[in-house]
Amino acid sequence: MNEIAPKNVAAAAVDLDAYWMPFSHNRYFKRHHERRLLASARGAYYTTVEGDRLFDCLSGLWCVGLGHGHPRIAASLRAQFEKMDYSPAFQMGYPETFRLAARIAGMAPAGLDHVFFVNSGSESIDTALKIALAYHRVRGEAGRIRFVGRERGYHGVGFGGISVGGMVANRKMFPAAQLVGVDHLPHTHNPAEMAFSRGQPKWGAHLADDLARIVALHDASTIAAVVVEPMQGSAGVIVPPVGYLERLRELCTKHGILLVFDEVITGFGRMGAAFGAERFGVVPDMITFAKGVNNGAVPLGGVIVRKEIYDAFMTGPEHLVEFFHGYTYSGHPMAVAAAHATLDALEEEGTFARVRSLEPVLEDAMHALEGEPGVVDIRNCGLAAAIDLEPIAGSPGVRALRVFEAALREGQLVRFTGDTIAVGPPFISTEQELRSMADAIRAAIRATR
Ligand code: PXG
Ligand code: PLP
Repeated sequence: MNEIAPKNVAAAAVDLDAYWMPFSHNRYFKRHHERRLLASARGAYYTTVEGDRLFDCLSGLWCVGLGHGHPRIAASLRAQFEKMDYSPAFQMGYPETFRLAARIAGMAPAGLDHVFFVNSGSESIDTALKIALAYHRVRGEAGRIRFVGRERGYHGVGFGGISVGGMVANRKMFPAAQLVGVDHLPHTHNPAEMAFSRGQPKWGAHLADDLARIVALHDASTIAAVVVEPMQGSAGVIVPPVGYLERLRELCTKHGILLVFDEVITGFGRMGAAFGAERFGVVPDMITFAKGVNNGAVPLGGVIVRKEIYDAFMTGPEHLVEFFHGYTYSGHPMAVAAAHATLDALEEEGTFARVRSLEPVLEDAMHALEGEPGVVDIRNCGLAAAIDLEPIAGSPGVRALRVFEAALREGQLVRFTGDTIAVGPPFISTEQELRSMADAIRAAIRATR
């Protein structure tokens, strides 16, 4: 039936009006949705409602590393739904959720060995902030109420996440609704010092010393935690300078401040390792995760914490709740089933090693775009890369939008934000697919010069 339907029939049949799309230009989309309504997906490709195939350059929104419709995940979800669709998470338990917590703890750096489950990256950050405040309080350091985030950081859209986050557009509407007592470290992207760096820039470790200034200003006894993405994803793949995360770790340890790595993008393979912490060789006190933990199949996130943090809560009468926090869908059986299947697949398919072997291919392919019209920077790390484009004078964001649209015509679904094009291709990509992706982006850039 679909085969004989005229092109665009599916799109034409859908009233786009009622849906208020998240983080989207609703009015523009609803007028210009050609090749932007997705009908189905398999492996590294989407099919649009018009029947065009698009290479999934960002693995969905950084979450579908193993590709779409993975047979192992599909089978696991079917079986789980038949066995048990939902189970209450409060005062009751499902063994598979406990087993998943142990598996995830086993993948995390030594010492981080307890897992709290949530349903998104945003919830994972808000949960980590609450754990930090409550941890200090139960230890008798209730004065540690401040947080330190970073400019251009993205920690989701909860009130906690936008408070420690550093995206002005996400913050400016809500000045009175943000946490009080948040400072921001400077971001580490300085094109004059590091444009077209491959992997970690050499310059910039000293920017971590701004934490010492913040400590001197407020006193360490008022600061609960520092929250950073090991690699800033949403801001456009801003890679930590050599020595930077190490310096943050030293300062946090010295001053009794918890270091939280937001690994919502960097966790579960994107960096060619289980976590960015492993890739960069720096161990935080908490790791937040989501997205790739179950290949984006069912919403799931979580916070991994050090034993000392968990243990600090385990005091008082045993029959009392230790931490008044949790979600209806914390550790949802369907999400848990998808996660087990994902972790099985990551292991069996040798995915982290594959990502490490693809990293130089992506790096070469993307950096080959240096010198194309309007390309002012290219960055990469793991299986992630971004290109900054010179904005059109007076019309910021239009350049990248045009490149995005031209790339769609080339059969590539890239991510654009501001005047940055980002890619985080599926781990199952072939070397040829990565090269074709970069070639198509080159064609799109030339077509829109
Ligand atoms: N922390 C980090 C580091 C993230 O990247 C979140 C928290 C929030 O997760 P949820 O599940 O609440 O969306 C994120 C999400 C992009 C893009 O294009 C990035 C995200 C989401 C959507 C698009 O870079 N990151
Ligand atoms: N309106 C919105 C916002 C939709 O998402 C859809 C379909 O998904 C429709 C209308 C049309 O619904 P249907 O095609 O099932 O009649």
